[in-house]
Amino acid sequence: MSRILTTVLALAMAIGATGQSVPRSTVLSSPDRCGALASLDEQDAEIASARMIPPAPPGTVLANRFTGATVQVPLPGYCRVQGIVDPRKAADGTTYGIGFALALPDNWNGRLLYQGGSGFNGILNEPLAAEPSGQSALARGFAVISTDGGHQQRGNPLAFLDDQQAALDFAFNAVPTVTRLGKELAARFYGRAPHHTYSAGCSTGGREGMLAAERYPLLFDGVVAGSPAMKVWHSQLAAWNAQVAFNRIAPKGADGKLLPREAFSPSDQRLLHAAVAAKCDALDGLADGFVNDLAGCRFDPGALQCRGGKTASCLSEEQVAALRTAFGGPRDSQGNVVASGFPYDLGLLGEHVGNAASVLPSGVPTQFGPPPGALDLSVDKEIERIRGNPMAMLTDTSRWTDLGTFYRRGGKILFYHGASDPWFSVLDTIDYYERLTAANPGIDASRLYVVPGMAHCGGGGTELFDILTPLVDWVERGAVPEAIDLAQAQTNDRRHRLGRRDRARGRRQRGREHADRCRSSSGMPGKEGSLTD
Ligand SMILES: [Ca+2]
Repeated sequence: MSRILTTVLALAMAIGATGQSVPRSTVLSSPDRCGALASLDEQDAEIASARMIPPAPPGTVLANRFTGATVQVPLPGYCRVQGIVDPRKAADGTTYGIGFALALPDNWNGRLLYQGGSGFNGILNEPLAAEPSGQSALARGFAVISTDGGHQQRGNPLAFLDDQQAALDFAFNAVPTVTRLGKELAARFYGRAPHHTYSAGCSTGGREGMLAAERYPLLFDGVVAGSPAMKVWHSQLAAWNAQVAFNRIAPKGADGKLLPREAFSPSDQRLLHAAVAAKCDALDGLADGFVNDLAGCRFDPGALQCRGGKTASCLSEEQVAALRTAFGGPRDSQGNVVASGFPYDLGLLGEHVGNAASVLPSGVPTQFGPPPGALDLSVDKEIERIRGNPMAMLTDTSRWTDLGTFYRRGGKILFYHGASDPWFSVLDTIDYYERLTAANPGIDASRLYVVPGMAHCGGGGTELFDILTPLVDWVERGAVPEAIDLAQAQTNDRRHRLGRRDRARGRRQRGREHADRCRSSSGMPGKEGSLTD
């Protein structure tokens, strides 16, 4: 692990030396100027505290909320402002309002970053912006603002949806509200407004970046949208579909309860993993443990089906059928796939971290999964319910593809998504990216980086990479992003890279990289990569 962290920090230092296109502010904050922010009356915001936090030597910082991964990061001194916008009491006495925390660093680089949330929000995360690189945007001089999304979790994480304004704040309103406030407060503190504003986040944070680019095209100059929760209810249906398929073939314990994890024995899982590797790893030109050509990976578990009785070297007919159902995506009674399934990627065994680590059953109940032991799923009924769900419509960011205003202002948006994400399928992001590209012809302002092996916003050993620096360089210097190095443990002197989603270019790049035999690129799957039909 220390080797990984060393790589990350070395990378951070290299980037810091070359990636800074704008002179750093020489303005130094003072405790008085920070404290003075507490008395401001801004946008109906009540500022509860504004105080200087002294510089800190390298300390443990949560680098990934989804996996709990930490890094050692030195932090600058900063003015930390916390407050709430539009506080009010609901009919049931619950206090609502859009909570925010803002960090204004001494070494300000002139930029503001909105730090995306996660899940259904409800938690005010420290504004360090350490995802996904583990480098902390605050440490790099960004002013950073975070929000709880308009409510504070109290037991039931979905209770806030019963409150109209809290639901609207979560769906979209919190993002522009706190971002505009952050710009105002930064201008007051530093004496000048941020020259560029960014959004970075994963899952719900990725969705928030997308919704800003789609609905508030004047708000950000650049967006990092990781594993975006762009159609949550559809994704949830796909996850249920997989779990029910596996429940149906799971054995029962002595207490009569289903044991989903035992639907595939450890040797069955290794067999499946080896078969996917044999079929698909080398398609990208390098047998390196990563499937970088998802589109070319035409794996069918039927190849493993026993010809006779079940043995350790084959899968039963029922196991094969369950895999086809789970990875193929939920089908309605007419046989139509109504939500994306999942590609076969070598992260499919997952590191069982977080609440959604693998498409294969982990035995760990998922936060939003079906009731334990569920054996039935009416896809017709569920999809009908989703299509009529106003909250699903309001939070859906998968449909709007016109980013004309955002792009014409010079806006750029970088997506990343784990190929082994068992919750929000990478196939949805590939599909959106293709529609986005088609809907904005002639504009080169977006990239999608598919992360091999990575689960939902982390895991797989491929979760640490710096995507913020290439975004800033593209927005501010016009430097078109290319492949991104993964800051991970290196094997056989090869360093893995995340390539751009362009097959022809991927092939050319693979050719070059074969030549130097030092790096492997990540060819991105094309539309034919959809395995859901
Ligand atoms: Ca490979």
